[in-house]
Amino acid sequence: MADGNEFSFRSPTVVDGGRIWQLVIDAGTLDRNSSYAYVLLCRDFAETCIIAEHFGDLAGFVTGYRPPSRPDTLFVWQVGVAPSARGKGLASALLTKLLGSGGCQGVRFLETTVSPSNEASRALFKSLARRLDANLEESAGFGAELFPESGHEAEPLLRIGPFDISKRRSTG
Ligand code: 9YT
Repeated sequence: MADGNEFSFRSPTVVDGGRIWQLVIDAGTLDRNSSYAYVLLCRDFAETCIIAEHFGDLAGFVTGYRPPSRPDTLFVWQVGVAPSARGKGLASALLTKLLGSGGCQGVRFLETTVSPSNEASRALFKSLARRLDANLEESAGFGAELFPESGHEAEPLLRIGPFDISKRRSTG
């Protein structure tokens, strides 16, 4: 399996917010949040977000945060990979690096929501759970009725854990 070696990884800064926003538009599969939302994430949640670059171009990102009421949990908001960087294991490498980073110290669960039609993202989290040797549970999450715009699918919740990332840091 590819391991993302051709990419360089780092936490984002505010100037990366607009680049992430552009990648989301180019990727075409994710919810298009405002550029302002990405700038905020890159300022206030930089430690639980990560980007990958390929010779300076943004190749992929993960945005996430630790919900204040559940700090042992990393909520993964979006995972995006540029069309030109697909098929190289980059999404998986981004998640592994993020979980192994200082911002995720003490994290034992990962939560995310993935729409039923997003097979690639579901497969990504299934394989992550396998690698972490952890359970993956699916629950109702957010029903489609919560999203006023037409055509927004339901967002079932995937919860992986518990896991102990400190035992796996060297594999990242
Ligand atoms: C893991 C991931 O990228 N989920 C997508 C959640 C949501 N539909 C969005 O923000 O695109």
